[in-house]
Parts: sequence; C-alpha cells; structure tokens
Amino acid sequence: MTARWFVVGLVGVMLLAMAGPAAASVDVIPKPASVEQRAHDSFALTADTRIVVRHRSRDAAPVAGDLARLLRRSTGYRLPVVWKSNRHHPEISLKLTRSQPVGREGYVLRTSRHEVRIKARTAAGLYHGVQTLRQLLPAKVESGTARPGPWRVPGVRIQDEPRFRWRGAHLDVSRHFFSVPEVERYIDLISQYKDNVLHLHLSDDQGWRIVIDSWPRLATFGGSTEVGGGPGGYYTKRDYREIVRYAAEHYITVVPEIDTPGHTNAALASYADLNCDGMAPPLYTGTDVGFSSLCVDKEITYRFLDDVVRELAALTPGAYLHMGGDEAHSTTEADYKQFIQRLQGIVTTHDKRLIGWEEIVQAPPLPPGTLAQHWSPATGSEPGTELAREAVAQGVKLVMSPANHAYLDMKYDENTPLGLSWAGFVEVRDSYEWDPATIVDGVGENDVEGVESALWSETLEDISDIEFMAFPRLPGIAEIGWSPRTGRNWDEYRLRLAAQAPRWEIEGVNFYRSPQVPWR
Ligand code: TNX
Repeated sequence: MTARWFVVGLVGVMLLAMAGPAAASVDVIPKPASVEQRAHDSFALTADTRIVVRHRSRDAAPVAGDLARLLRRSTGYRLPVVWKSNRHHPEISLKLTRSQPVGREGYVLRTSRHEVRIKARTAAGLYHGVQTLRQLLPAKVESGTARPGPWRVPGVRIQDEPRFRWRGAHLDVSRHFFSVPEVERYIDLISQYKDNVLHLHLSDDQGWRIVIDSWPRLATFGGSTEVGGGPGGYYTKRDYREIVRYAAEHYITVVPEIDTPGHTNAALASYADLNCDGMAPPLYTGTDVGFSSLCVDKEITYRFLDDVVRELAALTPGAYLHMGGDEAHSTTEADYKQFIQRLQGIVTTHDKRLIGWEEIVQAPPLPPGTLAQHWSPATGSEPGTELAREAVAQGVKLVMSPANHAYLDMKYDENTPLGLSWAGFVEVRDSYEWDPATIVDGVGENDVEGVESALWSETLEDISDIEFMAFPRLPGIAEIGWSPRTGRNWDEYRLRLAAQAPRWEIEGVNFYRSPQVPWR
C-alpha cells in the first residue's frame, strides 16, 4: 500500500470511529448514562395518544399531569391521563417499579412504534425521564400555543441515573432581590437539566430576605434596600413556603442560606444589640465583602441564631441549612472557631444538618453529615486547595463550586456587560471542562457529594440578567453533576448545547450566544 492510500484509509477509519459514538448520542443534556438507538422503534405522538399511569400510582400521577399540561399546550391534542393501556391508542406510559436497574433518581426510557415507556423507582426518577422525553421531542414542544406536528420521538432505549446526589443551583437573592415568580422561572429552567437543589442565599450585607417573626426588623428594615440603593424586598413565610412547594413539584429541594458570622451588615443594621459596641451601622448598598461580623462574645448573638434557625428549620423540609461561614475577614481566627462550634450545635438542635462554605472546616470537629462547599478557584495542590483536603481529612463531603468554572456571575469575556471577573473570565468551555473528582489533589469521587453552580447578584437586577449569565453555562454544570465522567467531551457537548438554542428561543430565555458554540 502506498503511503497515500494508507493515509486515506486511516482517515476513513477515524471518520468511522467518530461516527460511531456520534450516531449513538441524542441531543439531550445532561448526557444520559447509556443510549441505544433503534431507528425502527421511533414513536409518533398523535391526537389519539394517551398518557397512561400504570398501577394507578398516586406518586406517578402528578408527573403525568405535568407532562400532559406541557404536551397539550404545544400539540393541541387532548392527551387524556388514564390508568389502563388500550392497544388502539398509542401511549406514553409512566410506571413506578422496584425492579429497575437504576438508582433512586434514575429511569429507563424506551420507545416503540406504539409506546414511549418510562420506568423508575421513584417519582423523581419518572420526572427526570420526562425531562429527557421533552428534549427528544422537537423544540416546538416548548411552545405555549398549539403548533402543527409531526411529533416524532427517535427510537431509543435510554438507561440513566445521576453520578452525584447533589446537583445544585445557587441564587443570590440578597445583593439584588428577586420576586417569587422570578425564582419560580429559575426553577422551571434548572429542573429541565435535572438539578435537584436550589440554594437560596437569603442574607448578606446588602439585604435580609426572609421574615423571622421573632426578629421582625430583619426583613422590614434589613430587607429594605439592595446593591445600588433600589427598594430590595423580602419573602414572607407564605412566599417562602410557595417557593418550597413549587420546587418540590419539580423534585427540587430548597437549601436556604443565612450567611454568618460575616456578610451580616443587614442584620447588624436592623438590631443595635447584635453589635459589640451596641451601635447599629447604616444599611449598605455597595459591593465590598468582609467588613461585617456578628459579635461572637455576646450571648444575644446565639439567641438570635437559635430563633432564626428554629423558624427557618420549621419552614424547610430539606435536611440541610446553609449557614455561610465564608470571608469572615472581620472575625478573629479564635472567634471564628468558637462561633462555628456553637452554630453547629444550634443547627443540630433543630434537627437539621449543616452545610457551609469550605472555611467551616477550620472549626473541627463538625458533626457527621456536615457538608462543605468548595469555592476556591485553585486547582491541583495550589495554595487555596488546603481547605478542601482538610474537609476530606475530617470526613466532611464536598459540594464542588470552583469559582473559575462554576461561578456563573463571572463574565464570559471582557465584553460581557454584566458580572464580575475576580476569578477570571469563564467562557462556556471553561465552565464545562473540569471534573469535580480530579480538580483538587486529594479529593476523589467518594469525597464529593455533588456539584453546584453559583449565581451571585451584585450586578444582576432581574430574571433576564440571571438568564443571560446562567445560559448557556448552567446546563454544562448540571451535566457534570449528572453524567458519567467517561464520554463527556467538549467537542461533542458543544453540538448538543447548540441544539438547545431553539428551545430557549421558544421559552424566551435570554441566553449568551457564545462564539464557542456552533449555534444553528
Ligand atoms: C465571593 S464565594 C463570595 C460572595 C460574592 C462572590 C462574587 C463566596 C462564598 N463569597 O460574597 O458575591 O464572591 O463573585
């Protein structure tokens, strides 16, 4: 064989090799754990289709209702939800069953000419299967008004489950306040990518955003402004319960954060007694960090925390309360340790588990089940990675949010009109190309509870700003939390990401058209 033919042959083999895995993938984010394509098994949704809840399952019924609402809107079909199959009607069936080869949140989705069948062990698993089905249907399925078909689902057998238990999206509602409908819109968007935690940053120097009945001025005064001096706002307990309820409907757990002992100017401004010198500082509308601290030596500080934690715990069905702990630059080291020690006792007393930013591992011993959130942009063994390793040494699991990858408030590049850049620019590729189990030396797969994107709101004023920073980066972080590590690569991912754009256009999502993505 001549060298020339050898090269031609080699290129051919390479093309085939590339076509192999590409052919076996569908445009779904996060990428399912396993996809088998079966061209002759494609399904067509028609006016005759029914949605069948097998075994009259009460847990599955709301998922079916949700799917029916979505499909009725865009197809205009009746799509009754029924308990029984009937061979004259094509069907989408949802079935809860113990005997599935997937874990708690996983699902199996298979199509045939007659049926799309989704099976799972839990309603959450079915819900995730439905999110996959949405993405298998044409983008116009997201339309709010009836569109003409056809409504084809490609022939597939998908078996899927998450890599990590914790797949979070953090939203800072303190620096700027966001209304309940804005938060619910964010829930709509993140749940499509199988996130299961909404971490609400409810207090900071610039605003206290939740009513605490025993300390009413926290909300009414401490919540009365925001960065830039706008009117701010706060959630009543009813508002907060509504967010929790809406999140639960999307199989998302709310993790509320009250940031302490630093990031507390709004509380200190509301109650003079909380200050060591008994003088309340003015409200703050700038963007500096690290200048405020609760008074570690005063007993009233712990009465305050006990009240806040008790009221918040009563409103929060999830296991975790986030108590901050970051950037306490105005608290001495000794005070910090003493403070975190008492704080964790308070959280435990109210039957909740503690999660804090990674600085909390400086105050051992932490109770079992405590989580630390890694946010340093340092990698490998660089300075800044010690706290993550310290967490591992203490058996504290990590939620990974490295700022140079997972901070969605970082600018994409120097031209991004919103955002900050202290951790560098974070283009779409930067946010996608990292792995939580290899980014810090000494932190492996079993030390990681999960992954979380963070969206700080110093520069973000409304939902449209939130969307612009979260999209298209958030789906990539969600994929890192859900999909197996093998099989994830940027060149393939960017094509699947591009395929999401028509959906976002129909949903009215304000997203950044990164030049790194081949938008169609
Ligand atoms: C750091 S990371 C903060 C926040 C800021 C954010 C801005 C962390 C735990 N604290 O207070 O809003 O940077 O990017």
